[in-house]
Amino acid sequence: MNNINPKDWEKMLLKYKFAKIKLEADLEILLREYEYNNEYNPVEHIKSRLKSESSILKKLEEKGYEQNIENIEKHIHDIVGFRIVCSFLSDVYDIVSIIKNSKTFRIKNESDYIANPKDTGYTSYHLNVLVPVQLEEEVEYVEAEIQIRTVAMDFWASLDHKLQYKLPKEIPLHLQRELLECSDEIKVIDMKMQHLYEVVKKYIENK
Ligand code: 0O2
Repeated sequence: MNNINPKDWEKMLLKYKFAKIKLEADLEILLREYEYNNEYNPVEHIKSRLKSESSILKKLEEKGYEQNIENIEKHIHDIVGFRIVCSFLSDVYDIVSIIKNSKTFRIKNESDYIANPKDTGYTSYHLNVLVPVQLEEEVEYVEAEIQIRTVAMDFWASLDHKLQYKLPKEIPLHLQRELLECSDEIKVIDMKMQHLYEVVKKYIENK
């Protein structure tokens, strides 16, 4: 199904596997230290995955590129994917700052789909980082995508994802509209929760 030399494919995937291991460890350290310094853990849960061979090739085909290692490395930005789900809106931006201020990674690209949601209603903060991976002969910077979002945004995105896979082709227009409405409602809930969080925080500080 794939006409790339199996040895080259394996070598490429190994590099991304190393990047995933490295990023997992570095994020754990950064977030644990933040928790220690602030006596607060902003993270609800973290998920990570390596994109499957078939998904990599499907995405490459959808983007219209020929199947080769060079095109994969250049055009597929989420072979290593992390999702950090947090409680409140402010947690999302705090985590973005923690990662951006870290000297460990290079930031390749960032998209604030919370300030600028996608047309579908999708919201999340995306950071594409370059993870330094020590190989035998050199350090290589390997790309990974980190999606940072609240529990509410995650709820919307996972249901939307399920619908996209369940429906045969395009999501019908009326469903797209309803999904957009749900996304707006979720935005309001996130803002209300943020307000509650700040009220409780002030209350505790003044006690
Ligand atoms: P999967 O199955 O989650 O991996 P790119 O697609 O990365 O080449 P783009 O469009 O600039 O280019 O990437 P973007 O928008 O930074 O990230 C795309 C990823 O965001 C998707 O990956 C999804 O994970 C998520 N995403 C974007 N839009 C939507 C949406 O409308 N609904 C949901 N549920 N998720 C979305 P994949 O590979 O498309 O899918």
